[in-house]
Amino acid sequence: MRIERLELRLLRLPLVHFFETSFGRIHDKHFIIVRLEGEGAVGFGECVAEQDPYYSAETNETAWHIIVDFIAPRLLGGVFDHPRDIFPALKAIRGHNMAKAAVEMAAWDVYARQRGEPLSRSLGGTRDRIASGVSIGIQDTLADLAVKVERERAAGYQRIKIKIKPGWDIDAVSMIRDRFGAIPLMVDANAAYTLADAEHLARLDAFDLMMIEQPLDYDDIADHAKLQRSLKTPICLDESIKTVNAGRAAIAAGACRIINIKPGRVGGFAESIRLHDVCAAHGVPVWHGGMLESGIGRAANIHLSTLPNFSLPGDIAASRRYFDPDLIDSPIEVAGDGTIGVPAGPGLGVAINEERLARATLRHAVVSGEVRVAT
Ligand code: OSB
Ligand code: MG
Repeated sequence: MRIERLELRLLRLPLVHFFETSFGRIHDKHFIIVRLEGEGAVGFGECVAEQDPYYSAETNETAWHIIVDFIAPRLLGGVFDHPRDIFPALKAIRGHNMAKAAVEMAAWDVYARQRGEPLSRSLGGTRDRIASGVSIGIQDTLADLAVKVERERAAGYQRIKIKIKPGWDIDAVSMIRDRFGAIPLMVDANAAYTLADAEHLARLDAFDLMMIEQPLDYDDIADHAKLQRSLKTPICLDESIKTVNAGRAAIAAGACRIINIKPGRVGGFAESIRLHDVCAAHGVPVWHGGMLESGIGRAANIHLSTLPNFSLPGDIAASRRYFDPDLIDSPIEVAGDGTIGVPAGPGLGVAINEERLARATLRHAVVSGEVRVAT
């Protein structure tokens, strides 16, 4: 595959409902869409960086800068046998995994479309439906939370995750157990606690949660290992696993029993597959995280979730929970049994609505030509 042209768009799409985590509330999503062209084929990638450096150090502005000034010059005019060769070609650039992943995703889409096969097949996936879970943000009141849980249960989702933070944790979980019984339930703290909260967090053990996601600092492994030894509830790491090496270190240290995989966090699909395989070799189940993606990134997440060790429901829900309308026609929907069908067409297998894409665009840039830099 020869990469000839790269196009970037910074978009703004209003969220159907605000989303609140331990680092704040957002009402709309700002994100970058990458369009790659080569040998007559086109591919799309969605960047999961956000406006603020709160979930991760990357933002839309850093991703834009790194893609235009460092990634594009290393790829344009280049010929790649396989999209797995993209991440190694960017080795000189340290970090900036979300920027790398967005471009790599577009290259996988080009590759799968050229072969006329769904992306899931190119990635080595083995199923045609995936298990879907939802992530419910922090609400103003427990009554509001109850309404949300009720709605998502009725929609069929296979597990509910709620965001927690100090002051919105035990009571929220306790309310859900009282009202909804033994439903599959987990919590995500987005690094809102410290080891000093270990006894407080151990109170969650009484509620038989599937897991507690990222309770401690965003780059910590050592304290999570200590905490896991004092908790019955399995720890799942998200923010702390920014590389495959970090995943290996966390497993070796006993810092978690489950890992959340987001391609943007680890540098793309090829790195996600490596992490998936390392986890499988150690008996650590994984699930696919979400970053409030539009239908483009959401479709990509669905394709990756078809790999065998994605054995727990992911944060991949229906489009209409996030954007209405979405950037794609038709939107991604969840069936009554809480599963989502894997798009069967070539590549991502979703139809992008160009008019809606154009209307949501705040900034646009094209990088093309034979510009290459020494690595
Ligand atoms: O920690 O998993 C997270 C959204 C933005 C940033 C971080 C996270 C999330 C979610 C939402 O939990 C998952 C989704 O529904 O896309
Ligand atoms: Mg998380």
